[in-house]
Order: sequence, then structure tokens, then C-alpha cells
Amino acid sequence: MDSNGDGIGDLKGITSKLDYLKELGVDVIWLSPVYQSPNDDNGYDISDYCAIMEEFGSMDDFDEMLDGIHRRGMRLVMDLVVNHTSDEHAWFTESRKSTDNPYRNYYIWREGKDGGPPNNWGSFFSGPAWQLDTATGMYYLHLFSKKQPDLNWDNPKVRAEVFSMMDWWCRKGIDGFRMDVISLISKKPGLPDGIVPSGAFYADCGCANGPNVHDYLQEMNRKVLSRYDLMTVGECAGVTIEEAKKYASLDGKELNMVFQFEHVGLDDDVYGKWTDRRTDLRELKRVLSNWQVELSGKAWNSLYFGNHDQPRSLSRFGNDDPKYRTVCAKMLATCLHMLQGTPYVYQGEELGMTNCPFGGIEDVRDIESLNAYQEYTKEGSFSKEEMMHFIRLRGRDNARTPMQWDEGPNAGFTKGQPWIMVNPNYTEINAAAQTGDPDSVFSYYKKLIALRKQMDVIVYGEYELLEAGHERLYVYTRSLGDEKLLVICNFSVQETEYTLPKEFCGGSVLIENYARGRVAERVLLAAYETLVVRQLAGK
Ligand code: ISL
Ligand code: CA
Repeated sequence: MDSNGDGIGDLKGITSKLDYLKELGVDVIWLSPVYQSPNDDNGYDISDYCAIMEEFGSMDDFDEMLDGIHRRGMRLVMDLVVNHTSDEHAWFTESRKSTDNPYRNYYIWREGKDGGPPNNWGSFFSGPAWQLDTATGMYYLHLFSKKQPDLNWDNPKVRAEVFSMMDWWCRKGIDGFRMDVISLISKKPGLPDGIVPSGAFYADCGCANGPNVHDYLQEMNRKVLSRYDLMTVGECAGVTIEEAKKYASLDGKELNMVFQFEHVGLDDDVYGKWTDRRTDLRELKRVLSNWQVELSGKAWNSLYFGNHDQPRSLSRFGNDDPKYRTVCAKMLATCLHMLQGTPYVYQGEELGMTNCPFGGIEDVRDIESLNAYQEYTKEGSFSKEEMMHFIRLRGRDNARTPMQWDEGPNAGFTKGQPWIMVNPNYTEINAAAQTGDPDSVFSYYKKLIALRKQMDVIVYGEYELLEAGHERLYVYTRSLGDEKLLVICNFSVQETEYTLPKEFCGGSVLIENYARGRVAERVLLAAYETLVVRQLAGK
């Protein structure tokens, strides 16, 4: 929400919408980076960790927002981006000056090899992961853009700086951290060449879950996290179930939970995310079920279908056709919110917001999409039209278009010119139209969130997958003590028959997206129908 008409959302704008979040039932707000940044990667390139980005407001605005959040009984989790800084951060401007600068070893510098970069690693944003710096004739490592040099976590001084900065924010009263690509902070010793996959130009760095990552997080936990009442979540690209059990172990030595990527990589192809492949439901069930079963009693799951890096979940995993989008958004929400773990609602997901029909590349703002468009069209892997097609389906900007508040100009987001196009469907999909409507997607989310707060079985219950091989239905149970729930989701537009397990026949419906009321032994599920059935007492 933009408060001053410059077309950019800001802190005062957020403060003005806190009642909306409270009404939805939000407990904790995860705020994307709002620190000072030249904005090469939407704030994930930070030049001062203790200052607020000018476009977003002032530190006073921040304090006011934090206070408003706390007064409403909500909490604030900040994005902690410490795998890298901006190249405009004071540490880096020092570091690049000379090989004997006191900050030299804050970053990862190497001599080139055979007239090229030190190894064959690629950046996540296209091109090599190394940039030659003229001042000293050496290369620095940047796993993301060249304006995001990687910090050298093996240097104890770097760790001390990061921990003291975190401590500063904790003393300010924030309630936790979402840790950006924290799985990548410990680089492979010797920085060896990797294998270049077919279709790719460079190798994956293989730095996920590096040798010291758990030591560093345990040190962070001892020195900072354990001293405050915080919620922590590590964004862990490349995390496996075995690794997640360490990062998010219930013993509390590291983090509370992790974001894993397995279920959002199922529709990748030879060229990574640049494809129009869709996720196979059986694969989705297999992956989510593994995480449910394996972490149960040992670690804690984060539950998400979308975020600022992912396309809109409704368009990706469901159906955003106006005919189906309301029922389908409710079905996806049910599927996610009935799982074990902490559900994340990405802004606008609670309204059923969809991918955006971007025109040409001039409508795109995200560095990942812009670079990939350049690289793949130049090299001839895809035509411009093909790349735009993939960007419309998978690009990160789909999730970054303005929040749709009402049916007024620019969806009520700004009185000026928005920094990125507004999704034209705002006249039909917007908050004002949904908050007072008992049948809206918003009201449905409200109900789901409230149910989770009332019923322990939804939070803690044991998970079991039924119908594993079914191509259209996702069915599972949750059980805790005498309580047992059956969650049925039709992921297809097709009417599909389903026979309930005996113990649920005649059970009451806890929540549903069609008005069914009671359930017989056999149900004919409509397009994207979902229902949660509660077992009859004593059965
Ligand atoms: O978005 C991705 C693929 O489409 C990922 O590769 C993403 O870059 C990766 O998950 C790391 O994401 C985080 O760090 C990035 C930042 O651009 C993302 O917004 C952030 O969530 C670099 O800081
Ligand atoms: Ca603004």
C-alpha cells in the first residue's frame, strides 16, 4: 500500500492496513527487506542493515508500524539477508580497494584461472558467479547478481558483525527472522568446479548445506536467537529432509523451521523454471507427504504454495479461470492449511489473486526474469515470445504486482503511477469486495485460520496419505487422540467419485467450498471441490 502517491508501497501504507491483517487472523507478519538498498534485486541487496530504504519511509515510520503490530497482538518477522550484501555496502566498498584492506576478507576474492573466472559456477540470476574487479585485478564471488557479493562466513569477524546487527534489531523489539538463502552461507572448501547440466551454461555452486552451516547457525543461536523470544525460519534452497531435521530440529539448537523447495521445483525442466510444464499431482502428494511424515516429531514444517519468488499459487497449482477461481483458491487453501506445520499466506493469496498478463519485457521488473530473457534469447534457446510466455507463467513479478485493495484506480494501491503494472483483474478480485462477503476466498481463509487456532488436531495431528496413486484427488487424514479428520481435495475440473473410509461415513463437515452439509459413503466431487470431514464421536 502506497501512502504518498509515489507509486511504491511503503511502511505507512502497511501501518494503514494492519486492521485488515488482524481481521484475517494473521499472527505474524513476514516483511520483505525494507533496509537501505540500491534495489538491484528488490531490496535483497542491502547497503545498510540499520537504515530504512528511503522510498519505504523512515525509522520513525518503522517504529510506528512495529508498535501498531504489537498493539494488535501480532508479531513482526524481518527478512535477514546475510549470505550477501550490496556492492554499495561500506564493507564492500572498503573490501574492493586493496588486497590488504581490513575488510578484504569479508568477501570471497580469488585470482582468475586461464584468463577467466576462478571456477565454472553460475549465478542464480544468469551468467557466471564471479565478477572481475579492476582495482585489484581479482574476482569476487556473487551467487546472485553482481551487485550482491557473497559474504565470507568463514571469517569470524563477519559472523560477529552479523550477530551484533541482529542483536540491534532484537533490542528494537522485532519478533524474529526469515533468513534469506541461509543454506548457502558455508561455501565448499577449495571452491571446486561443479558439473554443468545439459541445457545450462554454468555449474551449480553446490554450496547448499555446506560443511560449517550448522556450526554457524548454532553459534548464531547461542549468541543471539536464544536470548530473545523469536520465530525463525531459514530459507533453505537445496535442503533435503535429512538436512532439515538438523536446521529445524525440535531441540531448538538452530532454527524453528525451514522453507524447503522440493514441491516448488516439480514443474522445472531442462531450462529450470523456464517452461510451461505443470506439476503432476501424484508427485506433489509424494513430496509433501514425505515432508509431513519424516519431520513429524523431529522438526517443524513451513507450509507454502507461493511467496514473492514464486508465481501465484492459484494459477500454478490450480485454475485461475474466472469460472473456477473462487472454489479452486479455497481448495488449495484447505489442502495447505490442514497439513502439519506453520502455514504462510502470501499477500493477495487470501483473495485468490492470479498471475499477471504481462505484455512485453518492458512490463517486467525482476532481475531474474530480465537476465534470463537476455541470456536465453541471445543464445537462441528460446524466442522472445517463448520467453515472455514462460515469464507470464513462472516469473517472480507475478507475485509482486500491487495488492488489490479495491475497485478504484490502480486497485486502490496508489494515487500515482505504480512501479509495476496492476493486474487488470483487480476490478473483480479485490479486498473491498471480499471482506464483507461470507462466501469469499477471504472469508474462507479467515475460517481456516480460526479453525487451526481451535483444534489441536490441525496443528499437531499425525498425517496419513490415502489414495496415493490417484491422479486428481489429494486425500489425507490427520489424527490426534480421539480426533480424526479426513481432508478431501479435488485438484481437477472433472467430477470425480470418491468412497469414504467407513469411519468417516455420516461424519460432519468441518469446512467445505460447496454447500454439501452431510456426507454419504460415496460422494461425487464437483470441480475443485474440497471438504474436511470430522469423524463421528465413538466410531
Ligand atoms: O527465485 C528463485 C528461483 O526462481 C530462487 O532461485 C531464489 O533466488 C532463491 O530461492 C533465493 O531467494 C532469496 O534470495 C534471493 C532473492 O532474490 C529472493 O527474492 C530471496 O527470496 C537473493 O537474495
Ligand atoms: Ca510510497
